[in-house]
Amino acid sequence: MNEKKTMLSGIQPSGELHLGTYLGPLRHWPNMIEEYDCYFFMADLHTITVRQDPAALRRRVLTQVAQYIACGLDPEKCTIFIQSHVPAHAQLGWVLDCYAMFGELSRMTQFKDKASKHKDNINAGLFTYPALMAADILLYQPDLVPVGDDQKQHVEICRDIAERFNGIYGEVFRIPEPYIAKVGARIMSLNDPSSKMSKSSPDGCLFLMEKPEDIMRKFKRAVTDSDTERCVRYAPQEKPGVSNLIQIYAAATGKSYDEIEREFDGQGYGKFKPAVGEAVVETLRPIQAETERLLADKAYLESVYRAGAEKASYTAEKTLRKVYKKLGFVAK
Ligand code: ATP
Ligand code: LTN
Repeated sequence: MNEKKTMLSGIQPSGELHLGTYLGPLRHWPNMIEEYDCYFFMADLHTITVRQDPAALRRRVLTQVAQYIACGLDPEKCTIFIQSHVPAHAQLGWVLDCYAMFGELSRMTQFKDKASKHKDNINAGLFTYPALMAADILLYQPDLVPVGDDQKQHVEICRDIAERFNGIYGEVFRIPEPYIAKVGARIMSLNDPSSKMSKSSPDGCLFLMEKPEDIMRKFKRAVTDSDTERCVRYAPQEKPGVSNLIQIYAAATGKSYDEIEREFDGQGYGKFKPAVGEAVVETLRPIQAETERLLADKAYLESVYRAGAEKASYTAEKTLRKVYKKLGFVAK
């Protein structure tokens, strides 16, 4: 019998992966594969709530598969798959649409945010997205879902939907916990530390595949604070710009905030900003090289995501069959 706990997470290939996605959830994933039975997927079904260019989407999904592996996910030790390859996601997604309430979906911050940004395309999928995300999670009965801070609300609604369903039909779904790491949970934009680093605002965003010289330039230009103190001190309220850079440096080097403050004591921002840039360049260098190498080997990538889909389907279909049975659908 499998005694390991289960863990699952995914990222939408709706843009290039960036430092926020890496330092937030992704860098923690490889540490979990020994302890947990892990599923990691490309959430491609989710991307079409916003219009996508088909060729770009296809390229980004493959790049993301390569990046997952390059970041340290060993396909022999965890299940890496593409969401649209496992039909059970869309199937359970529909079922859970019928157990997610209009009121609770209306309260989702991400829906309100995206609806205000894409006024010409406020489609039903954008609204019901959390029900599909709940299906992604519940199909695998995970104990833990590691995400960035902004996805916490979606994991919470997933728990609510699961509890509602279990309340009617008995213990069908395991209730998952979100896992949000402390350092790196919310990396802020490099040119506007009041908003999170996000691919939708590319200027303050640092993409994983950027060249070292571009990374250095972005860090040298990073917005720091207009306080007179000009010292490297972690104080997110008073000094959001510098605190964001400290957080990035801490996540990239493993140093504590105290150590960093001591390291740059009395040195102002002039030395600190390039040091953060260097640390990020060094963190990303092996990931970039490995991603390029893997992207040149399409046959290998295909073998990974095919095997992953097969393993994922096995688990997912087991849960789906159980759900269908509980609902009263006639077995095939
Ligand atoms: P969008 O621009 O569409 O909002 P995004 O750039 O915020 O996208 P997502 O694809 O929504 O990125 O997020 C992927 C994962 O990375 C999620 O778990 C999310 O919580 C996490 N994440 C995204 N941005 C950050 C960030 N700035 N800091 C920490 N974690 C982040
Ligand atoms: N909403 C997430 C991606 C996502 C996800 C999931 C994360 C879709 N389904 C299930 C964890 C578990 C995002 O990155 N925006």
